[in-house]
Amino acid sequence: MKLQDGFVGWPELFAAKYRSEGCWNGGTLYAYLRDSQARFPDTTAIVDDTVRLSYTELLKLVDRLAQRLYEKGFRPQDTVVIQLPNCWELVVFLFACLRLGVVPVMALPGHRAFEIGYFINHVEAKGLAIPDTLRSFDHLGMGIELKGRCPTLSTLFVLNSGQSELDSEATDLDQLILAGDDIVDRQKLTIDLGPSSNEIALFLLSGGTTGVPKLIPRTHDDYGYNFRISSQRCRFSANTVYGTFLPASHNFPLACPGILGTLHLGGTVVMGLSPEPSYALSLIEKEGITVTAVVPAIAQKWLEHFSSNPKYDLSSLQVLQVGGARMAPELAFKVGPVLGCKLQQVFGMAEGLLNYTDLDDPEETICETQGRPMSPFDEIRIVDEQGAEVPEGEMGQLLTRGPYTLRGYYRAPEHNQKAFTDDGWYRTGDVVRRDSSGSLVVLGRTKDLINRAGEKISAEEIENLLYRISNVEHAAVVSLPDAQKGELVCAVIVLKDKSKSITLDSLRSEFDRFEIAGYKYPERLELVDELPLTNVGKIDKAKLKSDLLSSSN
Ligand code: OOB
Repeated sequence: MKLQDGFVGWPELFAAKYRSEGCWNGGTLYAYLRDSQARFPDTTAIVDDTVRLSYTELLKLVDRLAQRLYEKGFRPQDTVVIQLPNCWELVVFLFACLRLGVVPVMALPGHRAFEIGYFINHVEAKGLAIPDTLRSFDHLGMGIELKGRCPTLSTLFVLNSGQSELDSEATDLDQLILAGDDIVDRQKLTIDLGPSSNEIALFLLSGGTTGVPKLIPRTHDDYGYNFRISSQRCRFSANTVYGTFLPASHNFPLACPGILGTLHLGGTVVMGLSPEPSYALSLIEKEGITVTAVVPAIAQKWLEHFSSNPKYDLSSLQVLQVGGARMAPELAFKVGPVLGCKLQQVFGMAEGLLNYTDLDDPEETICETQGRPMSPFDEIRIVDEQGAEVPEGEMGQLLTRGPYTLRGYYRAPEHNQKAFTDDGWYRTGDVVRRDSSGSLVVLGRTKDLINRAGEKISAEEIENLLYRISNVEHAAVVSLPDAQKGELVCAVIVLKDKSKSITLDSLRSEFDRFEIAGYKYPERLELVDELPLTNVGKIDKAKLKSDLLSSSN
C-alpha cells in the first residue's frame, strides 16, 4: 500500500484558506533546521549527557544520516518506528527522516512488543530505531523478535550503550551517523528526494479510546504551524534554553513549542534523561534552562523536592509549562512562589488543538483555566449530547477543527466515523466550559480512557486483554483517583470459577505475556459478583466507579 492510502487530508476549500492565510507556508520541517543553521551556525543546538552540537554540526550529521539511510535503501514515503530515549541521536534520526521524506512513527520508550509490533504492521515500517537496553528492558531482544514476525521490518537501528556486542541483525546507530567524514551532496538529496510540505511528516500516537492505539498523521505544513505559532505564544526566542524531561516523542515536548519550536528560532535544546527531581533540577541549574514542560504529577514532585532541598539555583528558569492532565489549582498557585518562575498551563492533544494560558494573564486565569486556543483559525464548539451548542459558559463536549487538527486517524475508517462529525469536526472527548475571559476549563471527559500522570490508557484495550485471562468472565476497567498520579488503572473482574481467585500480583504477572507498556498494567483489582448495567445493557462505568469510591470510603 502507498503511504497516502488511508490518509484523510483537509478538504481543498480549507487547505486553500490555510495556505492563503499563511498558516501553511509550504516549507518542510527539515527546512526550518536548515534555515536556523544559516542564521545561527555556531550556536549550540543540542545538549545531552554526552554531547554538545552546534547547528552546523547537527545539520551535518542529519545530512550524513539521510544519505546513509538512502544508501541502505530507505526512500521517500517509507516508514520507520522511532523508539529512542531523550538523546541527540533521536533528534538527528528524526531530522534525517524528515529530510528524506521517510516517515517516522514517534513511539514512546515505555512501549513494548505489543504496541511497537502494531505500529510496524499498521504503517508497514521498514526500520525500527531502539536503544539496546533501557531501564533494564531488553529493547534489542524485542527488536529481533519483531523482525522475525513483522514481514516489512528489515533494519534495526540500535543505540549501543557499549554494554554488549551488537547482534549481527542490528545496525549501530552511532556508527552509522558518525563513521567516516564523507561530504554529503546536500543539493542532490534536497532536489531529488525532499518531501513536499503537504505530505505526512510523522505519525504521533493517540491516547486512544479503542482496542488498538491510533496513529495521527501530521503533515509538514500543519506541524510546522503547530510549533511556529506555539513558539510565538510562548515567547520562545534565540535565547531560549529548552529542557526536555518528558519523552521527546510526545507532542508536548516535541512541538508545543518544545524541541522543534526551539530549534526553529536558534535556541538550545537540552535533552534530559528523566524528570527525576534531583537530576532534573540540577540540569536546569547546570545548563541554565529557561523553560521546560512537565505533567502535573512531575510538577508536584519538583515542588515537593525543591521545598525540602532548596539548594538548586533555578534563577534561569522563567517558565514552567504544565499540561497533559488536569492540574489542581492548589498546585498551580504554588508554582510561582516555590520555583520563582511563571506557570503556563497547556491543554493539548496529539490530534492537534493546543490551548495555552498567556504568560501575562491574571494569576486566576493561569491557575484556574487551561488557556485559549493557540490560533485564530482554531474553530471551537462546545456541545451537548445531541450535538447542539450549549449556552455560553456552560459545560459540554469540545469539538474542534483547524489548520493543525487532523481530519482522520490513519487507516482507521470505522473509528473515524465516530471520532469526527460529518463536517470534519474532531470530537475531543473532553468536557469543558468557556469562562468569561474566553479561556477553557477542562472539567472531565466522555472518552473512556485513564489519564495516569499524563499517560493515556484506553480502557477498552485493557479490557480486551483481561478477557484473554482464562478465569475472567466479565471485566471492566475504570480510573480511580490517586494523589500522586491523578488516576490509576483499576480492573474490575467477575470470575468464572470463584474458587480460583486472582490477586493483583497474579493478574500483573499474567499481563507480562501480553508484552504491553508497563504503565498500562492494572494497579488496583476489584473482584465483584456482577457488573452494573445501564438500561441498554452496557456496563455502567459511572455507577461502577461511584460504587467503588463509596465502598472504599
Ligand atoms: C497531551 O496530548 P495527548 O494526546 O497525550 O492527550 C490529550 C488529552 C486531552 O484530550 C485531554 O483529555 C488531556 O489529554 N489533557 C488535559 C490537559 N492536557 C491534555 N486534561 C486536562 N488539563 C490539561 N492541561 O496531553 C498534550 C499534547 C500537547 C500539549 C500538551 C498536552
